[in-house]
Amino acid sequence: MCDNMADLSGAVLEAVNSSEGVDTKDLASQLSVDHQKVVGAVKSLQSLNYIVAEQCVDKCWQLTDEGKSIADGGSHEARIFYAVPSEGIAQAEIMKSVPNAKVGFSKAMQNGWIQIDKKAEGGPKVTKKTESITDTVQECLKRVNQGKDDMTDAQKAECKKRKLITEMKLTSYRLKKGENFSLKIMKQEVDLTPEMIQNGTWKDQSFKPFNFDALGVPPTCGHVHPLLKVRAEYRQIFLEMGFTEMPTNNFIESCFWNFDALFQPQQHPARDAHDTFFVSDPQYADEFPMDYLARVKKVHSEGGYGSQGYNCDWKLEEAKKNILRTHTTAVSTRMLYKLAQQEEFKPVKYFSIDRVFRNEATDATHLAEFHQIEGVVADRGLTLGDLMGIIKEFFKKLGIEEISFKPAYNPYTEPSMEIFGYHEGLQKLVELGNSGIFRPEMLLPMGLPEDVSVIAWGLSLERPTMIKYKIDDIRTLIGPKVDLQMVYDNPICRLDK
Ligand code: FB9
Repeated sequence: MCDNMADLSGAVLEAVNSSEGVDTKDLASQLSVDHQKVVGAVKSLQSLNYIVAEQCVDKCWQLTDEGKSIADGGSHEARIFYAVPSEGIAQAEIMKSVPNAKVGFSKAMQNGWIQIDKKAEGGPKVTKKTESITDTVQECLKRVNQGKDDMTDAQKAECKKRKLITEMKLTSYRLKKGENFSLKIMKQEVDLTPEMIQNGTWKDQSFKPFNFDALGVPPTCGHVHPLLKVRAEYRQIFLEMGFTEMPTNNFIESCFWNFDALFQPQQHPARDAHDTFFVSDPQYADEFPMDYLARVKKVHSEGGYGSQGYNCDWKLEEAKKNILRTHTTAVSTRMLYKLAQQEEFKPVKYFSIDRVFRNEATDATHLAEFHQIEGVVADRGLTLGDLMGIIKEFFKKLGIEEISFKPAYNPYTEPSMEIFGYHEGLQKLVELGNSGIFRPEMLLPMGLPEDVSVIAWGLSLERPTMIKYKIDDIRTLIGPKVDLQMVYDNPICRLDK
């Protein structure tokens, strides 16, 4: 008996020793062991060159489930024949009493085993046409089940047509002695120890060869979320274009920096609670550069710098309200104000990638927050052409070469443009983001020189991430329903491929 792999390996060696060329299929049936277990022992002995295994692929027939049922219980036609009593039986009766009666009845009629009297009183009546039958189908399937493939072509065709047998490929191995053949299996050491070296036993030891194809054990480590993989790619692109990252670690912002400083009117719908999250405590911010605030108030209420303003009753209380920032352009505004306080103006290129919050209904493509990506360039004499050029350069690094622009409106930029690009992966034109030149009513109250213009553009992080990782529902990317396995399984991110 072969109760374990060592016994089985010994039995294989014995078999090869007594008859070279033994086949594993025959050996498995001799040893009454599953063929796959014999193959396992063969692979192990082959790796030690104890034996040589030559692969043989045979085709063999196997019974389908229906074939097995017929081999056990007889063909459908035989069961119809045996169900007909000597006095005969109503056809309707036999059709509902025998399984697979439709096939069985038809075959039994074809074989001339039964006959039907359609004029019988009470309806069609079935009687036997012969005293006894030979169930050749059952006999044939029983032989197949015993591995005896001696069906005639006609029987094979019939069983295949009735889906009672199916053809299988059986891989087995013809075994011969290898260069290290021995009936005694030398235990293979896996480590060369100091003791072996000291006492010299290493000289008689057999060592398991290194398996350089073995995969390493996957390290149990952390996994970066797809959003953060994509963020790293965007950050790298900005850095290689010479941009400096802005400090965005303040989700709470005052309406002043989020809206008023951008010349966004206090009556603008975006400032309502249905679009913006207002903070209840602390409800108000209280530290502002008051001289700057005064200039912002003036440009809103009376105009100035060539603008007629909004002719509105601008309220400090409105500007002081605290909110969850609705865009990272609030950060850009703070940075531009800080730039304007310097003695001498120096051109800058800033970027940010961080969370912004909007009081929107959530659905498959929208959450109440998203990550905004924003690029800002401030220099003397910048034009719309510069804005178009830098946007094209930016998206070229993301693998999108065909860029187009469409006029748009933003309260704080004029002109403004929506950005579109042909996405090779999606094979279609995709809306990529928005852009514009900040208005003088935003820049001049800060104190920036009159010939300085600031161009900027923005997009989201979620949209490209969902495209990259083929995610249809944003709620499977971010939020409480995220399957952490998604984080583990997602490959590295390269946006230009
Ligand atoms: O991300 C967006 N689209 C996008 C981006 C990348 C991409 O694939 C990568 C190239 C490989 C595929 C698509 N959009 C902006 C466009 C749309 O998804 C849009 O329907 C949704 N937009 C968000 C706003 O929704 C409330 C995306 C988000 C957005 C829009 C505008 C800005 C920022 C984010 C802006 C701005 C701006 C304008 C002027 C000055 C400064 C900033």
